[in-house]
Amino acid sequence: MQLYYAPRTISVAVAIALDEAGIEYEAIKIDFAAKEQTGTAYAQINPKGRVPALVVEGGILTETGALLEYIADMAPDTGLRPQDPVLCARMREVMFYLASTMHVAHAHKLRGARWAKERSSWKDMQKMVPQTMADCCDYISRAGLRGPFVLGESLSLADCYLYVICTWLEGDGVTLADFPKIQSFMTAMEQRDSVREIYAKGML
Ligand SMILES: N[C@@H](CCC(=O)N[C@@H](CS)C(=O)NCC(=O)O)C(=O)O
Repeated sequence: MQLYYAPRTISVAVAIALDEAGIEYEAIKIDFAAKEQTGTAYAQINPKGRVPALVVEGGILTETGALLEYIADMAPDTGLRPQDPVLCARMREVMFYLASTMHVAHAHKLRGARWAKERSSWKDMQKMVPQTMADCCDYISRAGLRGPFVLGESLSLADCYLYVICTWLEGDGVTLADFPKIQSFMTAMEQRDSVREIYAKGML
């Protein structure tokens, strides 16, 4: 497998899950500073111009949530996706929230041009980011984290996803000390070999 990623982006959630699943992969770095993600070469990999993209035997897969589910299918014994339908839906509830709400709220800081033409509109969007991200943290603290991890005591796909988004919080103007459950979650993740490995590789 080949994972197209950029450091400190959501693509690193896939790297964490691959590591947790014990799946070997080649990491291919996309240089955002050089705008490689929107260049013609990368358009052959992901015409959406985003990371992650995962090259597998059957083709090229995109969308973080889809890649995480694929990894769980490839490593069914790791328990990254629970068997119980309700627990599985709870995990996906958090993952869909991260994809559709929290990641999008974060993107308002640097990617305002996706939604508005005027610089003043981008500035206005940026001003909202500390508040919208704190609101997301409030939800995650109250309903997303059922224990040290999203589903309680055991790690699931959603934790790989959530962890990377949590690494953005301080940069987004959120005071982490206001969210002790999130701080504990981050500490628990940082004790895992997968996350240590990702830092050692300079991906986070
Ligand atoms: N819905 C996609 C979003 C991926 C995405 O937006 N990735 C960002 C990095 S966090 C990206 O590639 N941005 C490049 C750009 O906006 O030019 C997913 O969840 O995989």
